Amino acid sequence: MTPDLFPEHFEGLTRLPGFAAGTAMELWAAVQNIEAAAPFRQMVTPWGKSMSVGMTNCGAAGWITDRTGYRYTATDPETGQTWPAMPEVFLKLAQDAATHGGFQNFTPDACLINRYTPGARMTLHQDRNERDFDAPIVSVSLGLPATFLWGGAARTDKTNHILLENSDVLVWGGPARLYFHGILPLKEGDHPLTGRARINLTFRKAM
Ligand code: MD3
Ligand code: FE
Repeated sequence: MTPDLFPEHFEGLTRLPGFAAGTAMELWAAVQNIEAAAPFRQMVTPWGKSMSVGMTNCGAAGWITDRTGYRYTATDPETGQTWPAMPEVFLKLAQDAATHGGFQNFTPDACLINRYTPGARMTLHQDRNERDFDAPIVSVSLGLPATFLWGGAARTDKTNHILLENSDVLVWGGPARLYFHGILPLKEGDHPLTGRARINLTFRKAM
């Protein structure tokens, strides 16, 4: 990454390149444990389209979408069980990152886990299903790199591109919390940690 081309702090966004490098293997092992209990699935949007990104969750609440809308649930609709507990290594990393971003008391109750395989993308959107927009969102990238797009508070605002690589962490708070953002289609590749995939963890205070 090139810190000189992008400030470390900007309107509530804090960029922490390589912040998860020391725990990446542990995080990946924990993702695989979660996946064994709550498999990745391609959820359907309220408009009836299946998402290209595979999703699962851990924590007290998990983000889902189906034909009736977007929301957080305590149980996995696929299994009827509560979402797997948030591993300690997840929670500690999210809280350490939030502290670096200036958010001392971040207590995430939800972690959405996204899995991108080559071609998968996420179109420009805002994250607005959480109750408290004063809490930041912490995002952790593992595996293959992806081009991340972020704009402003309006969908039509100019967008910036940044490359998110294995172990990069971003903290989104303040005005940046409601910025539009998305991921361009993942390029083909094979990563030593995750294989043909990119994993993104987003820690949220949902309830
Ligand atoms: C900016 N995930 O799960 S992470 C999402 O890489 C999502 O999977 C993308 O957007 C991914 O909702 C982007 C970076 C990110 C996450 C949440 C944000 C940026 C954000 C919330 C508000 C503003
Ligand atoms: Fe998002």
